[in-house]
Amino acid sequence: MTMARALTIAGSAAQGSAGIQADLKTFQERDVYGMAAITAIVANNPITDKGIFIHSLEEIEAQFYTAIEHVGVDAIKTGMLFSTDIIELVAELVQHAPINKYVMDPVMIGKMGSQLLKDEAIEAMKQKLLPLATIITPNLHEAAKMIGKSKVSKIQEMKEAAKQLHSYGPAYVLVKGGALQGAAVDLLYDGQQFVELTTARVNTIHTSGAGCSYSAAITAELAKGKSVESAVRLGKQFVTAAIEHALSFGKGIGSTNHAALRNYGERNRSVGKE
Ligand code: PXL
Repeated sequence: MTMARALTIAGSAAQGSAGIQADLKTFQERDVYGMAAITAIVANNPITDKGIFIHSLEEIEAQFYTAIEHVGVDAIKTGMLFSTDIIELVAELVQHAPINKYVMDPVMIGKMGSQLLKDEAIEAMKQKLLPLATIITPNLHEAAKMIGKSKVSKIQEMKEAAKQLHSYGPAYVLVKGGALQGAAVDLLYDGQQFVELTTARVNTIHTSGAGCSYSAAITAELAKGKSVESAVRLGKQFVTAAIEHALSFGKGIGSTNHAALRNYGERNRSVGKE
């Protein structure tokens, strides 16, 4: 037997909701064989502040080649990359990997406030990674940071941000408007057309891992051969269910529920409508 394969290059989120943990749970839920090259260990949040530990370039590269030489890969996703050095290494690795599906999630700040990318590394992210990406998946804050604006908060501003980000070279830009007032509107742009994906806003604070899981689901669907637009629609459906059935473990911000779509199906019928 064989299976579609996806590799995530990202940080370990020790509490289990985001980062590598979210990616691998999501890959499994989408029937994709998951592999991971860990860039850092994130063990800081408002409840337990133990710090962030960055892996060496050698450690990251060793994991990458172990995965792609031993198993092979159909799609790659990147999440927390932290520094210019790591971004430059990852750009080299992605460029030389035998794939043409690369999902770049420009992770900057965790839901619990951790700084997961140095400010000075944003430029390298734009220059080195955006041109390689099949799709980038910034939220409103990340989109604003990458285009040097103080904020992106309206649909029109999302469209302008998508256009500008597209000019850096990714084939598709998905600007995620989950932080907008009212509905959760995401905009997919391919350089020509906008597709608007809208779901009702879910009222919960337990959304740690939502961004990671959304882009991991997109990666998994691309690995299986879906088109970018269907991968995004399926990703949105997956993450919406995960947020609707979010998990609270009693302290602080809880986790998106990666098993939600499997266990409870799709509740929000507006998913996928334009
Ligand atoms: O949700 C963003 C995120 C990404 N990657 C890692 C994280 C977090 C948030 O906590 O820890 C490793």
